[in-house]
Amino acid sequence: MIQPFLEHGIIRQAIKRNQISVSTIDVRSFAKGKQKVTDDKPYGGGSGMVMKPEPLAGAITSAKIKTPESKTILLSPQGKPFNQKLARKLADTGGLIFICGRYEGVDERISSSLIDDEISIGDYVMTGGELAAMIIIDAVTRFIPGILGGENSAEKDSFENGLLEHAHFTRPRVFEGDEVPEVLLSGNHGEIENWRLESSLMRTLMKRPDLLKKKPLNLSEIEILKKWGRNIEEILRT
Ligand code: 4FV
Repeated sequence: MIQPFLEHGIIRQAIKRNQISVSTIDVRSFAKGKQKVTDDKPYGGGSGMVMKPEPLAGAITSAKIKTPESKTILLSPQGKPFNQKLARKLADTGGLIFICGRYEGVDERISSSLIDDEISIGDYVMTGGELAAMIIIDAVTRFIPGILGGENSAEKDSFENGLLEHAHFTRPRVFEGDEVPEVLLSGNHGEIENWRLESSLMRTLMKRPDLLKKKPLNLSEIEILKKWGRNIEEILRT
């Protein structure tokens, strides 16, 4: 599952430029016996299978030997929610070892002894942790200096300033009768910046008011929200 992900776009470029390296370890190669069993029935009964601790411990230990400075992360629905802030934090580590579970999950004794962190990409259950690992690799890689190329940086991303990103437009100037906002063609960077801030605030207010409620607002943001509040009150008065 992982290989194709490494052969496209920014991830492929980052690997080619040795800005990141991604390797995979097959847990089965650490399983004993000719059957190379990596999972077994759950103690206490119940449906599904659980990943056995021994093959996992062997695989994790071999990864830690290769990159001792790495943080070991178990992907699971029980983990802390993954978000942009956590992505930035993970980008400042010396390396990451991802444990991708399958079946019902991994034996709990792995979590308590060999795992530095447990992360969830969302409150839903997948068939395996591989997709979660790829999502985190993708979001973290964007923070590595020089990855996004040119003046493009993760600084201007959604969530960076606690707001959703402003609306984006490109050619043609008119699409199906819909024109690009005039200010964006004005070349007046001050006005463009202000338009973009209002666009971010409005989109966040409409789509993710929860983000606005937990974000410390700066003066210009407060001014804009108050202006909208006054307009709404005036509308309600008439
Ligand atoms: C998951 C998540 C997730 C649980 C059982 C793999 C599955 C299976 N991982 N965020 N949500 N994992 O659903 O990270 O082993």
